[in-house]
Amino acid sequence: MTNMRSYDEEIRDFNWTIPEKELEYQPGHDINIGAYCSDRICTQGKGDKLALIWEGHAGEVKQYTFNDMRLLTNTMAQYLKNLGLQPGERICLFMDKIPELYFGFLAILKMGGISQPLFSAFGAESLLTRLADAGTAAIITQKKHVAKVRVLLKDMPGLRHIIIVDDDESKPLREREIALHMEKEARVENFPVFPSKAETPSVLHYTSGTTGKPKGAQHVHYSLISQYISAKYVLDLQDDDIYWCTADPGWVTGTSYGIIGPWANGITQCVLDAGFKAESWYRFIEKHKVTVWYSAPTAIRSLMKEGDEIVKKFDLSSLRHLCSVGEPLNAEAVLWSKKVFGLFFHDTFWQTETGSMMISNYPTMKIKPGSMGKPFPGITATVVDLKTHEPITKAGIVGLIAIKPGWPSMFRTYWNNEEIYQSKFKNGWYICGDRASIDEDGYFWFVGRDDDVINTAGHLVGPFEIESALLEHESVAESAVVGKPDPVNMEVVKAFIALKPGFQASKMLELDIMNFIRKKLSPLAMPQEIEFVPSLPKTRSGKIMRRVLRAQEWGEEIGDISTLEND
Ligand code: 6R9
Repeated sequence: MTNMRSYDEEIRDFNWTIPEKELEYQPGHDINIGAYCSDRICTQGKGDKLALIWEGHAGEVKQYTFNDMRLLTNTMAQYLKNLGLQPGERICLFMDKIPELYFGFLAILKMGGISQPLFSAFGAESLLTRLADAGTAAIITQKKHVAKVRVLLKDMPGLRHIIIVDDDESKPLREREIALHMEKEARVENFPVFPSKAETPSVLHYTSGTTGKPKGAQHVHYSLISQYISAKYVLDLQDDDIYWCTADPGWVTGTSYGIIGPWANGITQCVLDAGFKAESWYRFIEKHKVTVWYSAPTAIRSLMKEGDEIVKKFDLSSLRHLCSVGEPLNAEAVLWSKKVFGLFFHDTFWQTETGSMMISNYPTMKIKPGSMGKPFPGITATVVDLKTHEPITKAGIVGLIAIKPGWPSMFRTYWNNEEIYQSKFKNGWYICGDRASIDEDGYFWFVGRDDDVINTAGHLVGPFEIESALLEHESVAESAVVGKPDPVNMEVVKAFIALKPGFQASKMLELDIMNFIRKKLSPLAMPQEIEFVPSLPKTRSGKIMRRVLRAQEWGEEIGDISTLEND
């Protein structure tokens, strides 16, 4: 039995009071995600049930029940409060996928703070941009990442605490640093959870755009309603499931469906804190008897590349439901998964801004491989005309994916950037910035992004951020960054660079620039290819025409180049 009845029945009967009632939430009363994911599950009598099965890269395993979670999040929340951190302040989580990341996330919410998770792979500059914008008050991190925090202290006078969760006292702590040893902290049995209301800010997730700096999509505690019910319906999470979301909480998938959705449903999750390797992934599924698996197309394509034989070496018979998000899921990948796992991967489409799944393939619905599926119950989604933003009523015509505002997990603003937030709404619709068409059966088919943002291995990287960082390299006069097709990662970053006088293009220089970006921003932002060019194509007003370079990489028509400047 699936949690969801037939799609048509759910669409007919659904309204948001259904999940509100299931969660015993009464409008106007308190709603705190931290408490819902830990305390409430214990109150329901599931305190002894496993909440988290964690495995590190050396294969070591740690397990925590919901009661452990309740106590650990209480303890950490009290600790943060004792430091003087206030409700509404931004507290950043800058860690690998260690258990403290998960407790920390919920603890911040319990004490009323705003959780700001960031990828631990970020370099100092990527980190600074996001902390400075958020005006972050504290950062929770690990010893191995603290060097990246130290270099930005002078630019972050408001960052009061650097909390290190694994300090071994081998070296003295520096300015603003403090060691938190969870195992030594007395467990706090009762913590006065912050009485957050529906619209109280909860999570700040940074996401990249085409221009300007990354923007912080700000969410509220009421997002729980969407995250809870979509995890229940789309991931079909049931009481005896062992669920594995492969995403890092630095990405919205890792929080909405790697923390909030499953735990609000009282489900056991497992986490693998190790990089991708087909064998280790299959072994992990076998060892922990994973039943529901939420992953991303890049990972699936990487598994496909490793072939079918390796799959047979493992007993993966525990698997019963598979979902995917982040990029277009090719029909080949869907069919391949059916062949090797006996199950289709179910594609889901959503964004940092939407906070929860918007368009999905449901366990009870016929899959059309290559399609993103249909809108979630309670979500009104369509495609609108590229110029007029009027809904397109004819099947098969490409337009912009648009969603009627008002669903519970919609972002409430971009931090410090209400203007850009407002610009995302046109003609009464939230415009996602993606192009798609809808077929005669109501299935959505992804076409591409409507901007220059690069989707590499499911991570959005903004060309502007990389171009700005490139300019800081001594040799770079000008640069343009575009996505280049890649069989596994869908796109990888390619940089076109015009050098300053006195610099010569060479393999050495290329590697030096790549490394420079890897350290400054992140491994994902690092160009996989650099092409040195005498100059870049520009519009008459001086804007770099990335579109021309992109078309060249993808073998597409260049389109209108009437504004192209003549060299
Ligand atoms: C959850 C998440 C959002 C962008 C989105 C689109 C792309 C996500 C997709 C997909 C095709 C899917 N995207 N899911 N493209 N098919 N099923 O990914 O959030 O990091 O903000 O990215 O990712 O371009 O607009 P986020």
